[in-house]
Amino acid sequence: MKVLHIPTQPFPDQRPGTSGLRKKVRVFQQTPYLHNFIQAICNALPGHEGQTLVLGGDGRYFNREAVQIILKMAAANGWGRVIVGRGGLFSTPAVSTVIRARHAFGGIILSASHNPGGPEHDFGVKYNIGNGGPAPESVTEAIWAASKVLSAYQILDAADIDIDHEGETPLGAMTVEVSNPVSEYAALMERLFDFNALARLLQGPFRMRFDALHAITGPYAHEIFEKRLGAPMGTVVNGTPLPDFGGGHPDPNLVYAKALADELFSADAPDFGAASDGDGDRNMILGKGFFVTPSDSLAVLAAQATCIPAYGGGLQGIARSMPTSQAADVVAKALGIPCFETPTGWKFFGNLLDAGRITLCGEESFGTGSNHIREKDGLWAVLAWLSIIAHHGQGVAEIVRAHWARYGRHYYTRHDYEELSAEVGAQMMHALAAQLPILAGQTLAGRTVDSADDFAYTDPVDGSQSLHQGLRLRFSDGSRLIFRLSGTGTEGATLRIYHEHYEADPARQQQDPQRPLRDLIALGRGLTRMEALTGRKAPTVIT
Ligand code: G16
Repeated sequence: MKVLHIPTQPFPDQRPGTSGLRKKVRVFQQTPYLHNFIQAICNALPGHEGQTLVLGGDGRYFNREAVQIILKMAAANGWGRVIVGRGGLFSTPAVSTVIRARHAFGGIILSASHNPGGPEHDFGVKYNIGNGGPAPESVTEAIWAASKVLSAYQILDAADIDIDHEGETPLGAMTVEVSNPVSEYAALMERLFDFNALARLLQGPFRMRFDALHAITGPYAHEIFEKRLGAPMGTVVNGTPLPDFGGGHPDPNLVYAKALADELFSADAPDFGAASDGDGDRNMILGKGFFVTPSDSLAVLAAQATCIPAYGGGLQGIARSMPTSQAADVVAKALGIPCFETPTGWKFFGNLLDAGRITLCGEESFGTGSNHIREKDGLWAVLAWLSIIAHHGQGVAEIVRAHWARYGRHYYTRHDYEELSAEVGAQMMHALAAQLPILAGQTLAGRTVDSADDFAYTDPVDGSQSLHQGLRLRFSDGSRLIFRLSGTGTEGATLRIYHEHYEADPARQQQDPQRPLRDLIALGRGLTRMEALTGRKAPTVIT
């Protein structure tokens, strides 16, 4: 089989964002857009020759075509073996699991996460390094640099490979190994959790609903909850991955997982509800008539971790992204362990996990995980919550309310303004950044501004610096107001405004968060001049 060297021109927009390169499907479909990016990945990875790559995606539209292109390019670029999930499928946590278990050099994940799929929607490509985690900025910047100087890409002149049957096939000098996408991951979950205790819970009167939103976690959830733990059939709904996710947004929040939320807030609600996203790394946790914010979820998991066999020895430390509420900090302080504040993006947890400085980490964007892999992990979070429920014999609401009574409640809400024009988004952030130096010391919305800055992070392990990671106002009563532009959108700019207020008094902990946060919400809109600049009277999504 011949290696073809096809001349190409660089594309100017192949800089990976918060989590890989995300674009409209029609952009990736234009040959050689995907080819260029894959070639840039290979060129930016010295030493990959002869090594193993893990490959798979969340099954969204264009997944299968992309897998075939990447296999032929991997063979032409000297990779030794590609482990591809059967059908081209792998959840993000499963890719991380397999990279680590098989000591692979890295992995390529095909997903745009929670963004919708289908010919009119989004596709994405993400490279993960040998620890199983998202490539750090040094690698993503090298990929971007390589993409800007490409003059050719290499591809094997070969027929498509059968990716629907497990087994090994040679492709040029490379081996393609089609593997079961679920088994390695399910075995890892069985090692971390007490499956006997979980089976007793799920086979008893306790009722659970898991909504896979027609995305990748369906096969994993059927296997783990229904097959291995014996939960009644029908516990998992929307469990068949579809290329367009059934026309929905595979985003586990109260807006996009509405059917699940409605069920959990209905008169005959199950005891527990959960959902995951397109590629299986996010999670939403619900109890009977109760929603757990992701920030609280991290704090509760940290406080209760010793109920879970794998964490019985205690935690080394916790990390959260900067906009995530400070609920986990309070738990870390009580446990006498460090709590790190990182920029948004799972890649920033990698060094801390590798160095053994943290055991758990999480983000407000519905991501929680631990040192078991190097990605956030939706089903892991669900199993962790079920373990705590089984241990205490209490429901979700009781567990969270007891947590608030002990540690205080961090009222929290994020307001997203999606699809602003890129210019307006940049202008808002610029104008706000210019005001920061004069805000400290002022009284705004009845609170005194303690500090106002543009968040910069120095990685405590390797000393690398990341600048401009979000604008934050910290108030003397512990409240915070934070502004960031999303790094995962594919249409214009998305401005995220994060609001947080601490309430220690249990008598005042049962309100709808929008109420105690209303003055901060008005302040955020005022400081950005949202209505004047965009005419927007309300956010697109509130979480
Ligand atoms: C990705 C990252 C997360 C980040 C989220 C939102 O998640 O892995 O670390 O919090 O995007 O990022 P942004 O606020 O920049 O849109 P996922 O699930 O989309 O891969």
